[in-house]
Amino acid sequence: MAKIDWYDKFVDFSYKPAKDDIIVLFYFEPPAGMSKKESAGRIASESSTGTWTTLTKLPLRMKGLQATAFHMNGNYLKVAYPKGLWEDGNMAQLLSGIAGNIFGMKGVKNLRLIDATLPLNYIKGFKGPLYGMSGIRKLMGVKKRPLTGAVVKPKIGFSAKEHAQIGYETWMGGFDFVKDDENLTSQKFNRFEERVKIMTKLRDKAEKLTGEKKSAFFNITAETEEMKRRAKIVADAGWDYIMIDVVVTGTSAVQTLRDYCGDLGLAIHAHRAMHASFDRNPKHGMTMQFLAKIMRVIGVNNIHTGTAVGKLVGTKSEVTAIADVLREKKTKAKKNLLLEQDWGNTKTVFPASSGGLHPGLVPDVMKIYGNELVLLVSGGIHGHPKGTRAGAAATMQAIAAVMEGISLKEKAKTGKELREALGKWGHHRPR
Ligand code: CAP
Ligand code: MG
Repeated sequence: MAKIDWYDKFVDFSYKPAKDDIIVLFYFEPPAGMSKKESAGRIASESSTGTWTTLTKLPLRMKGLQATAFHMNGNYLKVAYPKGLWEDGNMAQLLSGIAGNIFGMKGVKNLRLIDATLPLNYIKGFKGPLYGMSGIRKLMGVKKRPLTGAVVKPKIGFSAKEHAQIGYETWMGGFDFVKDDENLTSQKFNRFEERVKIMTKLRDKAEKLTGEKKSAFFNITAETEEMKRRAKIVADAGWDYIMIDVVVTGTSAVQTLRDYCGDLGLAIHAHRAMHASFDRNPKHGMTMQFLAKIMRVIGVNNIHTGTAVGKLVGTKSEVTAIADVLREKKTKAKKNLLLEQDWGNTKTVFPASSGGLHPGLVPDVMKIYGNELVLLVSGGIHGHPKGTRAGAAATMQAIAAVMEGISLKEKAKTGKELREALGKWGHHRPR
């Protein structure tokens, strides 16, 4: 009988990857009755040039575009993809290969894309961030401490005026940013234009009274042309940031907006709503560190990365791995978590830690991240017994305590707002 399939042609444990190969690290489990090697061949094949059966005609040069499963350690597999497979500057195309059909193959029981090393000559097809962390610090006039922000809470329902008033209180309590929530865009009760208009007035007032720079993450998430229109409104009103829900809008929309916002001088805050649909199951899907990587390559300026201690899932080692991807010039390999990545001239990105935080958890978060982060405390300021402004002040006191190297308890002796916050929440870890 003729040979039906050719998956074995995609496995070669003696293969030495070329310098400009894209290397992908997968966790995989073969289905019952299939060897790991056969399953590995299917992963490399389906994500590059292969199909389920042998073909009658196959030009020889195709060999140069084949992926090769070249390293296997237990259930961890490395696959090398030749540079020629990929279109320059097209992130969606990369994902359609290395994160495409393979997740649904019967030839794997579970499959997880952990990380990929992207060669510099691939990365250079993208713009990368407009500003690095130091550029954002300069923009905001904040030297050492974490940048601070709060989402107006509850998530949605406020009118533009009510929203802006809470934003004003947030700024007056000492915070740098006021953030829209991921599902607030331009609903009937709070139109985008109106929100920007009233926020602009109150920002000017807050800046005048505090002498500090104040900014906001306006959520422009919508159809791509509409996002561009909204970004322009924000820039015309003299702001320097917009926010996009980057998973739901998709890589191509984010790339378009990175170009457009770059011309307007706008930085991008990336919210990751929906990421947990593919990164939560540790055996299947794609990791957050890889999402963070592609977003740095495309060029956002902040992206949500988790807290490890707040209300949402994510362990300390995951959180630090994601931060390494965003903040390092050369990301070092971490066993089964990260591959080495040289970032060349690509600028850095701020991790944004968010979800169930309050002043009592600030030391824990800063222990994990250090000072280089955007700290988002939302319910944890608006729920302060004395209100939003006091909540923001309490958080700033908690940050100051960590930077002075004293305990929150010590700081609370003079920091009334912090004392009140600790009285309500202590060091509670929400779920
Ligand atoms: C946080 C938040 C953020 C999540 C996103 C929320 O509010 O606004 O969207 O933190 O998760 O809607 O839950 P709180 P992540 O500060 O009041 O909890 O950062 O993990 O992507
Ligand atoms: Mg939110």
